[in-house]
Amino acid sequence: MIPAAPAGYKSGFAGIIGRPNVGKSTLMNQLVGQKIAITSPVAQTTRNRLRGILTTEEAQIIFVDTPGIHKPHHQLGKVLVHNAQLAIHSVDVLLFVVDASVPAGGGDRYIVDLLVNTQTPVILGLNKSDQQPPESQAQLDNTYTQLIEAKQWPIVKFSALTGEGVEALQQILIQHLEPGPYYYPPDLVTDQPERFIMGELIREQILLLTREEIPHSVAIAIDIVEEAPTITRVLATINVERDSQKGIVIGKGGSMLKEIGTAARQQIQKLIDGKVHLELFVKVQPKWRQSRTRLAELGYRVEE
Ligand SMILES: Nc1nc2c(ncn2[C@@H]2O[C@H](COP(=O)(O)OP(=O)(O)OP(=O)(O)O)[C@@H](O)[C@H]2O)c(=O)[nH]1
Ligand SMILES: [Mg+2]
Repeated sequence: MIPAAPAGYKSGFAGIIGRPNVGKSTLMNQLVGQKIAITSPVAQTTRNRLRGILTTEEAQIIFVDTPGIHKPHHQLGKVLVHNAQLAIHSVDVLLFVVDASVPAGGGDRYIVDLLVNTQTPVILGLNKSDQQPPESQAQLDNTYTQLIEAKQWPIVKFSALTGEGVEALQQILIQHLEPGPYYYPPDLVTDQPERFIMGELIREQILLLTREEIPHSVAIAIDIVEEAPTITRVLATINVERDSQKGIVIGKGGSMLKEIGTAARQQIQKLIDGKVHLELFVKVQPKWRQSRTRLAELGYRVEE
């Protein structure tokens, strides 16, 4: 049961969009105060539209984290970008996040062009303020002001990593919302089931621990979650595309798989706040990124 919101309460959906790696997921975690989205230095970390819910005394904001928008090179990329673009038209306000520690580039320009015809209000978010060298701050910021030119988008600067400026961002977002109900129970922070986040936490460790072509070729399936009184047993399959990748993920004498498993288990324990026994299997699924059926089986569906 969702309780009725107090009189004058505001609520709505805020889409977080931007090119890959600018810090969209880090920002969503910071806003909701909990790690629900995985983050990594590898571009195209986020693959699903993921909702994060922030409930305060005056408003409930549902953040929609999206995959980074880029020029797709395979079927998976196409599905990701399609789903990210859907967010543009289905939210009340858009937060267009950029990496202000580097000058604006073609990837940002591409997104500004996508937003030309949208009726949804847009806020430009200059992220990674902590990483701007003090002497070139103004210069860097300028490249973004020029990028959006005559558009009257409010500009907010913050660091998703340290949290600096995020409170001010939250206030501006609330100003853009209309009066409305609780869409989710006030104590919920995400719309995703625990199983999904477990798979993501395993994928995050693979992104962080393996290199080269592995990160993009991997998909996780959670096969079994068995809750016993003192421990939760989780069985998961790591799908890769080639035998050579299977070899890398397993590592010498199983060392890499062990490292992935240990780190992921610690993250999953934090998530469920209890002891976890994690068993990982590695399976070769040739060309899963090219096949619509395989993509759907692994949870990457074209949304409508
Ligand atoms: N210094 C600094 N690093 C940040 C900040 N925000 C994010 N990062 C780092 O930038 C990298 C990418 O962050 P993500 O949150 O995964 O970026 P994303 O936009 O969700 O990326 P995709 O899901 O691939 O589109 C990670 O290594 C983060 O730790 C910030 O404010 N300051
Ligand atoms: Mg992300």
